[in-house]
Amino acid sequence: MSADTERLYESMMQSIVEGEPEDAERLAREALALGLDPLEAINRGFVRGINEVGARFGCGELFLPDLVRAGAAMKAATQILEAEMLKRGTARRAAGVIVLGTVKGDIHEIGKNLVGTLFTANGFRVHDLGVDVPYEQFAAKAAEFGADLVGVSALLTTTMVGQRRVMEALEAAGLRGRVKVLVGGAPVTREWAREIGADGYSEDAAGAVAVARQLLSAHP
Ligand code: B1M
Repeated sequence: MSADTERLYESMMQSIVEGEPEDAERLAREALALGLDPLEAINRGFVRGINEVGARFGCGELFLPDLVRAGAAMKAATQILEAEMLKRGTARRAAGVIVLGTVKGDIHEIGKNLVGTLFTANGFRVHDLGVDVPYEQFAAKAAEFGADLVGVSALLTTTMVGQRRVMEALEAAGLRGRVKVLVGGAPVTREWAREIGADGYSEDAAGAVAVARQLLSAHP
């Protein structure tokens, strides 16, 4: 990586730590103008910033308004880079139908949006239900859209238990036989996924696509 690219990634990180949406947006455009890979810019620049903010919030060094500003800056940058990812993901045969959302009680959307973008860019048809999605709605929408896979994101230790409730809602709706379930989000682990009987887990967005492909290729 050139020194200029390294400096750009540093500035991206800084724009999130300082909670500056305009700077973040400008830097995202700069990355595209330089021909950098959008996902790499997110991961090597902006995500480092949001992780830094998360860690400093966690130890009481930053406060909720800082978290809100950082979240807004992160969203401004990822929206620009995600639009480019979608443009690059050429239209191809639908790889599967996915219903995706952040579980009830949880309004974290940045990671879930990134997962949705990568699915779309890789040829999946994505129905994004948004954030704070009631458990039963995952099941209702999976039935309505004939989903192959339901993706449930959770960023809080208090809401990840809702992933189990989504499993139960799918079971109650008689959908578990034909719909695979993928779970993810910062506090979620492979062990947790296994414990609640989910079919797949991924720690990041690129991995989520790979796991979904695997699950759906083994799908009857
Ligand atoms: Co919140 N928050 N937050 N927050 N926030 C965390 C999660 C926290 C770890 C911060 C901390 O304390 N260090 C902490 C949770 C602690 C815990 O549960 N143990 C926390 C807290 C406490 C809270 C509030 C309770 C704060 C308060 O009000 N006192 C509150 C809760 C609100 C609610 O949801 N009910 C809250 C609010 C917010 C904001 C709204 C201000 C904002 C979100 C803005 C938005 O989304 N529009 C926010 C932010 C920004 C964060 C941190 C700093 C960053 C999250 C993020 O966007 N990461 C976060 C700390 C952290 O995670 N470092 C924190 C970047 C994103 C690309 O990564 O979301 O992890 P991530 O997604 C990844 C993977 O996890 C994975 O792929 C993604 C891309 O690689 N993945 C999946 C995600 N979903 C997946 C689904 C899959 C597969 C993979 O399959 C379906």
